[in-house]
Amino acid sequence: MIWNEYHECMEREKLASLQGERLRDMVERVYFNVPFYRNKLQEQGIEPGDIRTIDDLKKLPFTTKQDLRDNYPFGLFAVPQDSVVRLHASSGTTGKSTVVGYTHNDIMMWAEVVARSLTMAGITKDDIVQVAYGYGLFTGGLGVHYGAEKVGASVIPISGGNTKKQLQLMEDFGSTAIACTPSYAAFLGEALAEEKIDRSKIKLKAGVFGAEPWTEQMRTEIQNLLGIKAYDIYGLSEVIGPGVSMECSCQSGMHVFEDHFIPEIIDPETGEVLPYGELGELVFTTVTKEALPLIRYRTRDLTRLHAGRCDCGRTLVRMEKCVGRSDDMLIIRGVNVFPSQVESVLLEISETRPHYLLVVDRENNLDTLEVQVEIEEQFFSDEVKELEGLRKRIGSNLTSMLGLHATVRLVEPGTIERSMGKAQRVVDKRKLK
Ligand code: DLL
Repeated sequence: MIWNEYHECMEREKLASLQGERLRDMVERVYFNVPFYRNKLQEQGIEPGDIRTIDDLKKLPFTTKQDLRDNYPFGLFAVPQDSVVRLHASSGTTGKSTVVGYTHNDIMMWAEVVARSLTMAGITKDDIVQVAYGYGLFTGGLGVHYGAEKVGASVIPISGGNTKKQLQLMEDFGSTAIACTPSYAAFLGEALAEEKIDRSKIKLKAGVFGAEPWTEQMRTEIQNLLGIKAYDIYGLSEVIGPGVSMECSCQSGMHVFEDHFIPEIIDPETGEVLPYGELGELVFTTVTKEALPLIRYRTRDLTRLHAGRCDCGRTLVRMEKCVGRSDDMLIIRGVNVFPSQVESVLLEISETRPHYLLVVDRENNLDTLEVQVEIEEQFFSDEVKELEGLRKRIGSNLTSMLGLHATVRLVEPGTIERSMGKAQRVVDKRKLK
């Protein structure tokens, strides 16, 4: 099923002309309503009339998270306060949070893109959707909520955490779909096994997971634990929240809703636009958003875009699973390491559980990496020799993936702190020194 066939399966030429029209209109709006953008465009000698088609996009300057911080809280809003009906914020690891605003039309557009996303996961008005993303300043809970209501599903706004209650309602209400972070889904799956709930009473068939990077190996773990099909949903508060892109049932990349958000991949060093298929930083221009339109916003997420009609019939470009964020990349003894690379190695091994932590430190001026991973209870009763063998096997797989030696620590189930939202996979002690 396709929620909005007209926009999701548009001829590329027609789409480009729609994007051009919307871009032109958006540039004019920000030029006259956002002093920050007017100054920025004037500095580059650009006037609204210079932007006529989608090919003119590359003439426009980038916007960064720092620009949002410098204009905290509402400095980049393009509408008066009385048109803003909702505020969300995402807290960064450093400094002030990033504040985003929505008009009534923005909320409607957001519900539309989430409705398209949920439809891709096969969710219809007959479904019961358990929304276990956090409700609050985080966009996950309310974002998915409005989309699920638009689809006509019955929504359970349970929010994140309270795992026992999640399982109880899943059983009693007969939830058929769940939306939460992949790390929380893995935790729920384990809790389900531990609670010894009658699996025949669990009706779940689909999961809509995002808000953090996760690998194909993690997908397999979650699908097995929960007995569902797991879908990847992507988004960020600055662009709208969840629903910027989503996987269809072909699961060959996430379709970007390009009639609202225009994606580009750039070389993060030079800012040069890269062709489809190349790995780089994802950049979005929001062409329909009213309260906080953003021109060429640098997400810091690293991925690739692919063109071409999908087997599902959609013509929208697809983005690959994110490798991670450029700011999540660790540099350990000069080697670039993404937590997602470590995840893919760990979860290839059947004895491990989907809970791990990277501890980076510095000893005698040399960086060290320790990888802690939980293993199934039964292996702890095995002989020391076998455990040692497992530890070595993980260690050598990590070395060949990363090109770097890592110390592996096998820990008992339940040792690594669980997250109800975005998982914290790294402790970098070098920063504390
Ligand atoms: O995480 C919005 C969201 C909520 C998306 C629920 C999906 C589901 P922020 O808190 O602003 O917004 O964080 C955005 O999270 O730039 C990515 O680095 C990361 N991210 C989001 N979805 C994915 C995903 C929400 N599917 C940041 N895969 C983004 C990998 C993701 N990373």
